[in-house]
Amino acid sequence: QGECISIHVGQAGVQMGNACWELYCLEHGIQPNGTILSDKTLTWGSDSFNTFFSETGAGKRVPWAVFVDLEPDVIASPQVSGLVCLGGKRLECRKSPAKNNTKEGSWGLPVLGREVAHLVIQELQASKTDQCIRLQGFLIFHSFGGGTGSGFTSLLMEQLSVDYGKKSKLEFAIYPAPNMSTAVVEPYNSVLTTHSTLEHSDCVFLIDNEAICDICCHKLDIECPAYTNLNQLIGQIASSITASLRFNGTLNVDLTEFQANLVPYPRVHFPLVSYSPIVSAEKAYHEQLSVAEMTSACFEPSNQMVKCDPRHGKYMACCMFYRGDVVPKDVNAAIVAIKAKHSIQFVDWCSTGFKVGINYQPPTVVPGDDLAKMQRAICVLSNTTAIAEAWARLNHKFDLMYAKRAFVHWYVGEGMEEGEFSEAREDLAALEKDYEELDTEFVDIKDKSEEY
Ligand SMILES: Nc1nc2c(ncn2[C@@H]2O[C@H](COP(=O)(O)OP(=O)(O)OP(=O)(O)O)[C@@H](O)[C@H]2O)c(=O)[nH]1
Ligand SMILES: [Mg+2]
Repeated sequence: QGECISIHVGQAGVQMGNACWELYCLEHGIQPNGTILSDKTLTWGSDSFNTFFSETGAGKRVPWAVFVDLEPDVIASPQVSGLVCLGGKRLECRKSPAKNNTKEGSWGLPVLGREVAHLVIQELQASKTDQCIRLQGFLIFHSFGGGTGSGFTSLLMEQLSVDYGKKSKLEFAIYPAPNMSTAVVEPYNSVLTTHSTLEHSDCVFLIDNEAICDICCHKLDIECPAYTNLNQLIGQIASSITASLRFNGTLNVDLTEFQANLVPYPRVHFPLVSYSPIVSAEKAYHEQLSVAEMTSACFEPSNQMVKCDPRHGKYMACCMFYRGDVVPKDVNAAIVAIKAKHSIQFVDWCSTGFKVGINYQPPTVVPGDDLAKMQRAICVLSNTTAIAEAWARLNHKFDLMYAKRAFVHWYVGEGMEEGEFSEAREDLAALEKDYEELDTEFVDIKDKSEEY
């Protein structure tokens, strides 16, 4: 399998990156100095971590990762010092002097320019992609709402398409939550970045901060979840999704194969992510979930990373990533039970739907994490039309502000044209429409068949 390079953009991207890489390192027995624990080498001969870590001459492992942010503080936080040792490359990007006086930081406007995108690509080429034997693709972590997370990611995605053509680009994107939002303009940034990355991105895993915040409150009993709490959960999800790339398993799905299943139409590439079990360390003793129980939990809205109701939508695909102590017989039984219990409706042209992967390597937790260490876990990615609810909510918020042209002058002041706003918004209306058509398709076909 080929290498996957992770690019962590902006505060959310970088902080998610910290959580992910700390976990990946534990899973592969890679110590902060980059060496591998010897017992891991013996017991886990099945690792294929070269997809995520390069090997230096001295036998040390270095993440295939780049961290980009305006604020060096975020990158230099003590939390990540371990990674600095590992050699994960961190780029510190300074604002251009002309922009130093404006308040763009606090407004969350997109300010990092194209020069920086070139710089990142240069850096990628110099230290990363040139060494890759068979580059498989990129994983881009960022927020929709942040200026850097939205604006810079858009530029970077465009540039990656230019320089790396058809290599896969998958995103982990934070969808803004009203209660956690740091800037009023987040709906603008989200719509603008979704529009400008839509044709460059192959697949986007949306993570709604409100949804994971609720999960932390209700399932993990965290009264007032902080970003570190949210990011732990995101780390587990990223780990589950990428486990098949980092470990050899019975069913190894590489990025392209996986995409092929999930994305029937290029634009409809936002699978709903759900995860189970989500149990706090204190409760774990009582609650080791069976394969059937945890599979069923993934079809409950309370285990979803985006707030929407799949019972009101249609599925186009459903990929189930199991890890740990799981046998195919139990998986098959669990799927039969799901079909019987939950109303899961597939679009007409896709009736079989469930694709299963099992990785025998059990989940790991970072010591001190909220989540319990479990013997097994499941992450489900389903391409369902229900996720259009999230777009509708976002578009509505955009409209409320844009009707009054609120804050638009700040963007214009940064060199953006007002036309980009309406263009982006129209594209998102079209995206909603794409989902709507998939949703009603079944009815159309049924109507036709009744004619015969
Ligand atoms: N889940 C999660 N969300 C975060 C984190 N940090 C920020 N966010 C969310 O991301 C959005 C703000 O974007 P940031 O990533 O902080 O902004 P940025 O990309 O650094 O861009 P600037 O505006 O230039 O600072 C808000 O919706 C925050 O709630 C994090 O560590 N984890
Ligand atoms: Mg920031």
